[in-house]
Amino acid sequence: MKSGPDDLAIFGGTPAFDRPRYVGLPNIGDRDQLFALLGEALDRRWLSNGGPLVREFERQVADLAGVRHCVATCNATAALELAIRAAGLTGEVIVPAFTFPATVHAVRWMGLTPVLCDVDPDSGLIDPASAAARIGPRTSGIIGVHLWGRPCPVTELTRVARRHGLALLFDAAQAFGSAYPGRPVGGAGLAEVFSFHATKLVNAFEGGAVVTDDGALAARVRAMHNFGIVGEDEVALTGTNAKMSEAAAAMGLVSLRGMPDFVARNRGNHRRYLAALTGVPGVELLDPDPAARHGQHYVVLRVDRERLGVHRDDLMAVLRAENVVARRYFYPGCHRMAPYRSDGWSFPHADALADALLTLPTGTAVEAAEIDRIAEVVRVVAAHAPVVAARLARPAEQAAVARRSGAARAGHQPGVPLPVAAG
Ligand code: T4K
Repeated sequence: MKSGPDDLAIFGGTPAFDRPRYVGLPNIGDRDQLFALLGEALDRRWLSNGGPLVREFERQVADLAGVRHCVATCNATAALELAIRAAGLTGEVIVPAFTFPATVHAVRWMGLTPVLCDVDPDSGLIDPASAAARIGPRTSGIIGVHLWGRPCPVTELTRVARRHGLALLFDAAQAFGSAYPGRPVGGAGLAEVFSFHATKLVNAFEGGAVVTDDGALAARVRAMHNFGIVGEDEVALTGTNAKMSEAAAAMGLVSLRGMPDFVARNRGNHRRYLAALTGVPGVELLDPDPAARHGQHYVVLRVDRERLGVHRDDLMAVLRAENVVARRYFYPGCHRMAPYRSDGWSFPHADALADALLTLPTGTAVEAAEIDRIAEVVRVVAAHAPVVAARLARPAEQAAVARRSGAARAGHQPGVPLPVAAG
């Protein structure tokens, strides 16, 4: 039990956890089912190229998304690229600045120009007015992003796209299993793209999918994801190799079966965080609605530095010393990342969110008692904010440099696991 600053690991106390508790710890479904499906695939000696497990995974994903067509892929980034190409986008494509870089990369990787826009200051979702303001003569499409599983403003974006004759796609990488009012996420725009990466609600180790009601678009995506092949000895389109393997589909199928349990666990975790953090000044869950129409797969804290008395980065440093590897998704915003920096960009809402949000661990690997321990650390920081801030104080300039460079105070580089703290 921690009660004062000296109990915090960053000041020499014993870490709350003896091994890292990551954001994105994968949900693992029934192992016996997985090994059985893998065994069947091995027995069949059919391991890729549209095997029966991939076909079944596509059928189930299409059903759950309420769409006619699903093409499973090796990941969502490739699926975005395929959707962009199959939709015939050209010139400029509008994408929100505040998203995982894959959304913007996919546009650039296809040889097009991503034009960034700002997001809503409260939800972090693409702002249709900001998107509309970026439309120019070369704009061919808009990609909305359903961040943290929460559907972005589809109706308004559809109106904007129709008025200007633009194609509309959705990056639903984080939103498989989410719903718009009255229907599942999947059928909006020309196509939507899901991710089944290990860190997602439903995972296929790595995986993605393009879903759509447009049969012709689906046929193009299907051909393109398999070298443009449409029949033996017949290549109809320029293609790539973005196929899902049978092993990935086996994991995906098992994960789909586990999904109701995963969602229930996430909802329980979310309620636990909410109860434990309610009343802590300057800290609030971004999406406190326990009845939200999504899988609650992301616990995102908004840290108000003035009210908490401690900057988000310092709170993250404190948590990381406790072995809670909180993440600053989506710091610093795509407009501040090296490939997209440009003097013209100014996105105050994306900047404010990138400076204030902190994502905490959830999922089936996280127990209620662990959430209580994480919340306890946050409460100690809040209760002793002036002392914590003073003991962590560093010259303002050094802090600014650290933030600009993206270096977390604890020295963590994205993709590099943190060393386990001694304790
Ligand atoms: N669009 C959006 C809006 C997205 O969020 C994403 C992906 C995409 C498009 C592209 O989808 P994919 O092409 O990946 O299908 C991670 C994921 O790799 C990425 O899929 C995800 N979004 C993003 C939000 O998170 P990083 O750069 O944060 O990865 P990394 O290596 O830092 O690991 C993430 C966390 O998960 C860490 O806390 C460690 C933990 N982890 C990870 C893996 C792989 C585990 O505990 N176990 C694991 O097996 O991108």
